[in-house]
Amino acid sequence: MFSFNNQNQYKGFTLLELLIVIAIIAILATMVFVLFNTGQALKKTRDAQRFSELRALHTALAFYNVTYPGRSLCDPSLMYVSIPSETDLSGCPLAAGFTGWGQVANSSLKNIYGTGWVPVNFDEIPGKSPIGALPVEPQNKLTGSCPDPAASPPDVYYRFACNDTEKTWEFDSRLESIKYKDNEDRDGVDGGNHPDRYEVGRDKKLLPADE
Ligand SMILES: [Ca+2]
Ligand SMILES: [Ca+2]
Repeated sequence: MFSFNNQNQYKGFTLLELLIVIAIIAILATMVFVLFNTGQALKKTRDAQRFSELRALHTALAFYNVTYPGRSLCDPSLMYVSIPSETDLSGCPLAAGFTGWGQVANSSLKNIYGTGWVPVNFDEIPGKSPIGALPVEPQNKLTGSCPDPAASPPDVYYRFACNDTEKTWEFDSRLESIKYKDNEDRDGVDGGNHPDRYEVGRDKKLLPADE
């Protein structure tokens, strides 16, 4: 009798344990699902911001170039980045064709008067500058002390380069969301030379494809 009761108690307890474990797994799975979807929703929002901001920069620069066809757009030997000069990249390796980094202080990054991270005075455009402030990458950060294409998490910042003779330019950015980066492959089908950066501009091969 004693052993029968014990056996029943043991079985009941095992069933209860099983139910609790199933309930805990269900709760954890729900939490992981919710967190994952929230994370992806944020990444999608930031990617949408990147599309919109890079297109706005491209349009503003095209407007400037139409208004002042002969004016310089940038120093073509520099790779301009939205990483502020407080993170000094001067010792970091540069892609072939570039001799320096274009960086400005954090306080000037968004400046549209030629002293922001894109060195064009959009305020000179008669009437009103097409952009009120230079957009800066929504996260704008490096994982290490130098840009590294293998960084984890990935380095996220905007880049800009121009060919001042041809009056062509390029802006690019990394994407984050599964929807845009993987499912729609927006960074792979943009007509540029970099499979993992979203590229916008008149010459999408100006910025190096290996960084
Ligand atoms: Ca691309
Ligand atoms: Ca490119």
